[in-house]
Amino acid sequence: MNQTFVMCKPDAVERSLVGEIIARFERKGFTVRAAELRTASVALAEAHYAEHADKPFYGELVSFLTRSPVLAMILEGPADNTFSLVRKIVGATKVDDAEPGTIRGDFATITSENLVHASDGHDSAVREIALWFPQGH
Ligand code: 3AN
Repeated sequence: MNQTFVMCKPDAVERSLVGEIIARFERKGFTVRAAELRTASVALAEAHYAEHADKPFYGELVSFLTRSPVLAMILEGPADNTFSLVRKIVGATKVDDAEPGTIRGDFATITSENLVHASDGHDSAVREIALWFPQGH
């Protein structure tokens, strides 16, 4: 699939970094196919992060994601590698590992507030697009 799910998380919207973040994806060659600014419900945040339900930071993750609006997006590229190229632009999960030149490497200082979510594979892209855009796009 040549689409992936990307989200500017609450910290990105609060810090007015949404334009900067979208510009990086667009400059690379990806197109925004859908975008919605919304405050996630607890149920949606729990479903989104279901794979982390047993982690010690799960509660913090859900309250962080629901504290203010996020920008949920579908990005599209020319080939099946869209999700992996997008992940490279986003950078490593842990801020200590995120290289300069990536979004997290350039703008994030705390791992729990690392600005962007991006699907980590084909199956998660399909699942997350359906979860955040159930009405289609
Ligand atoms: P990614 O967002 O890079 O796919 P995941 O799915 O492993 O990373 O983690 C989801 C989110 O959980 C991360 N974006 C980050 O905000 C948070 N997170 C991951 N590991 C930790 C950690 N050790 N402590 C606090 N928050 C974490």
